[in-house]
Amino acid sequence: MQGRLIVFEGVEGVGKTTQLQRVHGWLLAGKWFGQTGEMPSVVVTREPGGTQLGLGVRQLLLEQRGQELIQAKSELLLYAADRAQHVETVLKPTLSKGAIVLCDRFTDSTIAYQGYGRGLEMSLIEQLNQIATGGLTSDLTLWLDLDAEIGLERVRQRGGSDRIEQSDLDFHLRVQAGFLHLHQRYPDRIVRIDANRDEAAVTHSIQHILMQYLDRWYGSALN
Ligand code: Z5A
Repeated sequence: MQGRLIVFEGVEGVGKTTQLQRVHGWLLAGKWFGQTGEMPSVVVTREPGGTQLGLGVRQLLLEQRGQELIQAKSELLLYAADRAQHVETVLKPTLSKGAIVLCDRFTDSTIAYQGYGRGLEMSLIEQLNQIATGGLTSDLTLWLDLDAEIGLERVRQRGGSDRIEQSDLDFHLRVQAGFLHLHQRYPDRIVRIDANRDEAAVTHSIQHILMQYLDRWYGSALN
């Protein structure tokens, strides 16, 4: 059976990484799997940086390098290169073995950040997403919805912000608007989760949504 790709998206500091780890533990515990037979394996990955090549690209993208500014188109192409490598060497082979893949960010981040945030042409971004993914889309994207200001404040409190986190607030507000538009355009694939609550409450909502999708995919998710 073909696997399932579940993506976590949202603005900085929204709690993607925290929730992805919680979902990973919950899926591994296996209570949701009501069938007899072997439960699918669960694999965690991310963009950028889900491959060896991608780790290098991630460093290039997120570290501030002297005075030279990375141009928006160069940034877009670096994300596309990271994705092409990730899709071919991690996502496709893992999904073809039937695994559930939990991925921190994917194509919708490029539309939100490089499209809405940087203002690059959508047709160019969609073309590059298509080239990098060969048409692979998420089966479910959990959009953690949080005001950009609150997310940035969480990141500030955690300490150590990167090149993109240091962009001005207007940029992050445009990114947030981008995620909202994507959710409105693809309401079945991109599900909104209110992330302005404590971690446990957010996890509870995510599990509730996941149960519906797991039931649809595997037929007998139980509780
Ligand atoms: N990017 C792009 O531009 N284009 C693309 O195509 C792709 C990516 C794929 C790297 O992503 C950057 O690449 C990112 C978008 C861009 N922009 N930046 N910077 P990343 O995913 O590696 O980085 P990130 O989004 O900035 O992740 P993050 O800062 O680690 O945020 P997070 O994973 O969403 O949150 P977290 O680490 O789980 O939590 C952040 C803090 O909040 C932490 O101290 C938690 O303990 C705390 N937290 C978590 N949940 C809560 C709740 N519910 N309440 C209160 N506090 C909480």
